[in-house]
Amino acid sequence: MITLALSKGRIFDETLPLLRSAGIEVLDDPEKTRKLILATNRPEVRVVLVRATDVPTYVQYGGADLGITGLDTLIEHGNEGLYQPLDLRIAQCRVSVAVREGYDYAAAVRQGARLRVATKYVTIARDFFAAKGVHVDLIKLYGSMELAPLTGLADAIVDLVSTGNTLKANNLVEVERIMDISARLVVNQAALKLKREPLRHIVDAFGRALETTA
Ligand code: PRT
Ligand code: MG
Repeated sequence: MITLALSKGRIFDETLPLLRSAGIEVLDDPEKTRKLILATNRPEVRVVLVRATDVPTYVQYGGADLGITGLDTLIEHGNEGLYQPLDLRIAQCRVSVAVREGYDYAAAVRQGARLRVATKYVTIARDFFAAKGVHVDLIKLYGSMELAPLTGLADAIVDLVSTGNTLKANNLVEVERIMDISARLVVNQAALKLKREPLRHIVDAFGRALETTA
């Protein structure tokens, strides 16, 4: 049995065409079923639905043989035990620094003030500001980062931005772009040896599908 870990929402939706090109059809709609294990048209392949941030954990410890996860989540989790064969170029966005409209970020950085930064992405934020030589106090949040500068919890946030509409709706402005993000295929390193043929088949099919859309 091959187990693929996916999260509901954009990752699941954007993975379906890739699965289809590998000859795999998921038989249930995750938005309509309460099942967490979904069968496919291929008896030897199943999909497990997990929280986006749990995908690398499932694959690392062998709860799933492979999974699809954002680079953001992967960096925060770490690479241990994970083989990373493909950038799937789906679920694209960027990690950026944003502040309240009117906040003089450049001046705060220039003056060497200690910046308070709220984020779910503490590793990415810590590395970014350390490389710039900016002193920051990081405040870990699990969601609704946009609220932090509006309530005085923080001076800045580090968050994912796609269209920029969420920032705009909350009177925030993007002041620095830290990195581009896309979803990555991750494979359990031990499974890669034990289930080499079926895993290779899926990885190669995804690779071919990406070439035709390049
Ligand atoms: O929602 P949950 O807490 O269960 O988990 P999650 O938020 O980690 O999962 P999900 O499905 O929302 O995101 C999964 C992955 O999709 C992320 O890890 C990213 O790699 C990728 N991705 C791509 C995004 C976005 N685009 C995105 N725009 N993830 C989140 N967003 C959010 C962002 O956090 C912000 O709140 O959308 C908002 C900004 O969007 P715009 O278009 O208004 O700029
Ligand atoms: Mg989300």
